[in-house]
Amino acid sequence: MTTLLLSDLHLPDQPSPLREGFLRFLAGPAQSAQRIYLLGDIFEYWIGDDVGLQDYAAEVRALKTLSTRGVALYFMAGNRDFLVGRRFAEAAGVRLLDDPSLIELDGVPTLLAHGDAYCTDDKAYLRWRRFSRNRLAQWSFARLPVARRRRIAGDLRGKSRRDKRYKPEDIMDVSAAAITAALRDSGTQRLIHGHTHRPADHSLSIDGRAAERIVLADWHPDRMEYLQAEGGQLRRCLMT
Ligand code: LP5
Ligand code: MN
Repeated sequence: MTTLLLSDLHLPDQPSPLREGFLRFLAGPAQSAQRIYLLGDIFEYWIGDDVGLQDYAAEVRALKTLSTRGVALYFMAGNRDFLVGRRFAEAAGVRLLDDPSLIELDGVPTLLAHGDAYCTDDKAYLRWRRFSRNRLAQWSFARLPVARRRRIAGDLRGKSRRDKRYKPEDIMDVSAAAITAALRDSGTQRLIHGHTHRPADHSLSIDGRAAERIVLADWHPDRMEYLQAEGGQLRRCLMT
């Protein structure tokens, strides 16, 4: 069984080498996998299925083709595309996954997450996260005209970029306490997540037992990486 995992592609709504890279991925390596996990921030932002399905029609079509051919596709929302909904899931042939979710990778229980929820020292972000995941806030946002939603999303991206310049680097990483709690609660020894843009394989010790935290890489036009799980091995692969 081959499983591929990827996150943080941040595909823009305009033509881009990243979008071409993702379409090459779906037409290439993805075809010989049995399962694919998309672990958040696949899209630069998602302001509703009504708009996203049009902006990303090519990607949605390619995902659907893949799922029709029998590849199981799973989609976990990130902090940019948490407004992905059932219409997207249906059109793209993906199953929506809760964050976090426990799966088995070649028999090894593995916890999957986007990763933002573990950045518990970033209080301003956590406040925004709570607000933006509120059902009433989302319901009100969905009722705004498309141009207004695009403007708000653009403003939020601008604010996020500005705020990050003044935040100490370490508060934008996961906190050790949050990781320990997540692994303990799930009873697993392995966590795979993205979000932080700090790809690395971390060895940990939780309650005296060895554990690992695998951080997925974010995509750049000159470096598009995904993780392959096959035959009990995890391997980072690059798109050409
Ligand atoms: O995304 P990235 O990598 O830049 O930074 C993240 C955190 N930022 C975010 C914000 C997103 O980038 C914006 C996504 C837009 C989504 C579409 C619109 C949906 C609107 C739905 C409304 C219900 O996630 C950043 C973290 C960083 O990761 C590292 O972990 O630090 O956190 C922030 O920048 C948050 C700011 O510090 C606080 C933002 C407060 C904004 C308050 C505005 C309220 C107006 C509401 C209008 C709807
Ligand atoms: Mn993210």
